[in-house]
Amino acid sequence: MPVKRTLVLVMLTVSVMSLAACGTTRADMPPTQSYGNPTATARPTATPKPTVARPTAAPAGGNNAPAPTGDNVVTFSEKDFMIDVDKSSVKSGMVVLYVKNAGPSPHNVQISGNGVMQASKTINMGETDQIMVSLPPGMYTFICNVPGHEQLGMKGALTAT
Ligand SMILES: [Cu+2]
Repeated sequence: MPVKRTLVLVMLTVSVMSLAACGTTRADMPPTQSYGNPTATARPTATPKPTVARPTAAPAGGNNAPAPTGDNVVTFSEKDFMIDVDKSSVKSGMVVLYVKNAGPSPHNVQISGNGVMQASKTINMGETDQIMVSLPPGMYTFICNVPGHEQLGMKGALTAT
């Protein structure tokens, strides 16, 4: 009996080996797969990039960022088609323009005056953005520069003292 078992094992081993041999022959393709591996290796390289991009996206998107506070923060609440601003006057210097869009259309805020011309991102309903601008003392105008929106009433004035 032990002999028969051994034979069976040998037979099995041989057939497994021949199967493996077949696999190996066909596995001339695997070099293609090993070329695929560098690609797979490149993916981890690409993965850190999104990781790097996330911190960039978080402040840029600003949706999860808490609203900035302070005397130098001017908050613009936008909707179709008007801009509410929380103050008409701000101290000159570095000023944060915080933009909220209550939509439904995409909006932004562009401030100009005294050689300053800066705009927030155009954001969709429910989104926010903020930009920092250096405002010398003087008068400024702000608009939503999405075509047609200024004409529809999305404009206002801000003074830096
Ligand atoms: Cu607009």
